Amino acid sequence: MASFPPLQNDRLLRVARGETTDRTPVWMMRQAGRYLPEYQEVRAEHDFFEVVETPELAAEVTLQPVDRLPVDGAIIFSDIMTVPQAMGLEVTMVSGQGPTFPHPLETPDDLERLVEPDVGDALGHVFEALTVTRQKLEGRVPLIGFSGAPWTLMAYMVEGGGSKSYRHARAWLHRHPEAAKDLLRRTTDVVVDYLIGQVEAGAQMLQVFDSWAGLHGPDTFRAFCYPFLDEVASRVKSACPDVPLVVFAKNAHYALDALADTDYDVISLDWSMDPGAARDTVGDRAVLQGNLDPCALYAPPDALRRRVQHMLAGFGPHHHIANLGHGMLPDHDPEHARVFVETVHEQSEQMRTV
Ligand code: 1CP
Repeated sequence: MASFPPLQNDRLLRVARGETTDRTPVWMMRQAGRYLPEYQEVRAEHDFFEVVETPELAAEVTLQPVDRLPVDGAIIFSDIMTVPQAMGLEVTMVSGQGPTFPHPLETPDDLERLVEPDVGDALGHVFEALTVTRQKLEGRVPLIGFSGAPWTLMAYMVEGGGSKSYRHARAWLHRHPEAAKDLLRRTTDVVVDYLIGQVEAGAQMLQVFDSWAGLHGPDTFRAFCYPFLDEVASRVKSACPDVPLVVFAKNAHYALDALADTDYDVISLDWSMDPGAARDTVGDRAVLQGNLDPCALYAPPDALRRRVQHMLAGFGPHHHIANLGHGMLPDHDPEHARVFVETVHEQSEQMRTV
């Protein structure tokens, strides 16, 4: 493994490992992205996947929010669609529409189109981007790697892009349950290798995004979502025992108790969940991350500060990583992101002194 500059601010990693710190660490999902004018400038010159696939550009965009805001972590600029691409599916980024698959998986026969990639070959550009970014961070904050979870990746591979109900993907679970499990198993193998490769390349914490976990009911969650999420954590943890693992299973309220029994160290909550109730369910089995409603960032600064204070009080001073309940939105004001981050720091320090 390459050698990297020593870490100066390790609060994020310490809290993720269950330690206590002088203040609550904070970062934002989608902190690198369209709400930043400096990101828009890069995108005016380069296609989305060109940025993802060019390590110097990916590093530049990853550092933009860290240069601008006092966040306690940097998340590598990439997308969850790198895994379906590595498995042989074409994905393009359509402006105003998001990721689009010209040839999604329509029937189980289409699984024959998938390849079993060597992640070092297929996703080496992401590993290189992590290594370059970790060097350029100069130890300011830890670098977070990520992957989509098997179910969320399957949802896109079958649906062909974003959708309100993901009815094609959900229909597969009922029409073709064995083929669905085959696809999920194959995706799990790639996700595991991908995450372990990210750690070898320089990632210091990993987040698994199951953004569409909430499309399930408890039964299909147990059969098609949870086992693969669980397996990703146990296999990655046994290969990289010191690297904190975070899971974000959006809207999967019924899953909280079960997720606390996996090898994920941190459970990221969306904004619909009550911090105190989540803490009661999870107890000391996991650290919690989240969960300010991204739309609270549209509030005037004073109202935003009150929302942040309320959120911090709900989680309490320890075993909490502050974040949004989902990603930054394209028309967010970067100065409101600053209010969010600075208020977390100020208020969480104060909470420890009273
Ligand atoms: O034109 C652009 O610039 C595209 C906007 C954009 C950006 C900035 C997309 C398209 N992806 C990204 C980057 C991205 N995606 C990051 C970067 C690091 C950071 O957080 O700063 C990350 C972590 C993701 C992860 C991702 N991509 C998820 C999981 C998190 C979530 O938001 O739920 C998902 C579901 C995607 C798919 C995706 N990529 C892009 C869009 C618009 C979408 C959502 C499509 C949809 O379902 O409607």
